Amino acid sequence: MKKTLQFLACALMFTGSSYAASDIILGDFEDNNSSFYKWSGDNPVVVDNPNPDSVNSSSKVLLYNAHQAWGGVARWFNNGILTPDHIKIEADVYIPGGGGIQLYMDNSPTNSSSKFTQFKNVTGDSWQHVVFDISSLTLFDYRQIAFQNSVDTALYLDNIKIVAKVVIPADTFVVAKKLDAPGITDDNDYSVKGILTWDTDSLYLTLMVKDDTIVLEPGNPWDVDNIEIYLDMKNLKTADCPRNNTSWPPSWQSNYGMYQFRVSPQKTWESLNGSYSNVKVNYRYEATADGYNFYINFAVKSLDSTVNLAVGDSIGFDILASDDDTNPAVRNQVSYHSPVTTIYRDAASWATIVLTENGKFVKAEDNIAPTAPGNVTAEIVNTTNVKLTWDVSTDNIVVQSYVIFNGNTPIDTVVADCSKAKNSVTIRNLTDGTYTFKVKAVDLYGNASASASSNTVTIITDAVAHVSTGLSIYPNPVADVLNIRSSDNVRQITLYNITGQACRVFMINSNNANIDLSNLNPGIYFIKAETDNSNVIQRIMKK
Ligand SMILES: [Ca+2]
Ligand SMILES: [Ca+2]
Ligand SMILES: [Ca+2]
Ligand SMILES: [Ca+2]
Repeated sequence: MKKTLQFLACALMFTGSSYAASDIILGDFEDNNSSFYKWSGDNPVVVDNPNPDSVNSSSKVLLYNAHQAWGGVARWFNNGILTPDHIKIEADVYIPGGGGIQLYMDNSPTNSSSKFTQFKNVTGDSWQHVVFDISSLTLFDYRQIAFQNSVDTALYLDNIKIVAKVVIPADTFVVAKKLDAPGITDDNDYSVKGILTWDTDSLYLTLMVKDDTIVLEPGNPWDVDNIEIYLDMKNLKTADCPRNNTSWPPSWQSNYGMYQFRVSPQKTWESLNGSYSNVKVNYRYEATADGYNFYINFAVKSLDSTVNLAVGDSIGFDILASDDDTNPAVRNQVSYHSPVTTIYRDAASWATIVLTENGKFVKAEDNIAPTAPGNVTAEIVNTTNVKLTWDVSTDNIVVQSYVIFNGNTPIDTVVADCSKAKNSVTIRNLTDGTYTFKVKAVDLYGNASASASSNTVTIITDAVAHVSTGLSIYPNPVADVLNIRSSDNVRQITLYNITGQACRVFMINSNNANIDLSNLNPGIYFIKAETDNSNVIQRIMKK
């Protein structure tokens, strides 16, 4: 079989920051040239139009005589030339006596067993305009595109064209938020641009990658060159609280219209764990001079049957792109929006995009701060640690984290746990003193709430370092009388409640004491005993 190599690079080229698929002319033959080859019979030749009419009045057409039914003329494209935006193949066909014509495509490098055929009846003795619908294609890298005549007659073809749907040039977005990318030196080393367009049927995602070295193995597919695509079709973000999911796969994997997909250069489509068999995806990989492109169509209804895309709708969307240039794998990661490398555990960290006219979108920005946390409560848990709890804040999009302050000094950041009505943190290794803590809620865009203050707690640790073995405090738990027995003089006993407030002071000046606590409310208390030689603190429970 003769392979006619012809590169129609212009059909796939991106200019500036916008992109639209182009129609591709496979032959109008006016220059007397044809790149078609035969399957059988006579070589196809360019001839004068034998029957000019209103459908095709042009001068030159292609003539093919197979001398058998189902012979074919074909063209070959080493890399395939279709894109997801190509929806029709049209031709003017003239079959003296009538018959039928079949579009036949095969020889995909990514799925060599896949064929695509479509048959159309052709009325005889006049030019017929035939339209093949290829909008349902599942592959775009077919290398052979052929036309077969179902009957053993002459077949005349002209104006053969691959038709692209009208695509309003979309703005590119960049995937450039560095998460963990120590090795990315410049845009030629690694950079990712994307185009996302939509209509009521599909999301159309093009990813354009510059990468100077493609590394596919060894290693896990997420550790070598790959790109992960995250979709949250209803923009739920916190459905089933995926963000803190520690199991794999995450519980949202097959629920809620929330997805993680992965594509790898030079490879066919990967859907993680094979669990997305319901999802209809058209996919094509294309090598370029300085990297590679992916063309991906998602059928919207297969992602979530309840979603009807329309202007104004919000979708959770993000990209995590990884560059590995060395062996063993060193992963350099950039995202579209998410600030966390654990993007797969945190759907709330994905960008919110809002669909706009003409298949475009805008990334939602957020200037609205979360509400302040409520009921911030500090509770002493032992002589050095305090547990802080608060009622969770709300946000117009999502609360990302809580910043904890000791006074006005930030001391910790806690990832928001959307599964709980109260969040908490334990503050450890406090030294002696009186503390008031503050908590601020921060959203995904860095907007911080007003701070909310805790109650004040007093930490008394000094006894810990000088515990006297000669002192015992019992019984514990205590119902009424607490006994103090010491080898040296006990000057004073102080009783603290759980928040660190001193609630009773007993002057002792003796080695032994019996303290009546019968009218004390049940709960946790701290007893501080000051002797001539040391201070001792002990947690007791009042029954
Ligand atoms: Ca012509
Ligand atoms: Ca690279
Ligand atoms: Ca690479
Ligand atoms: Ca907000």
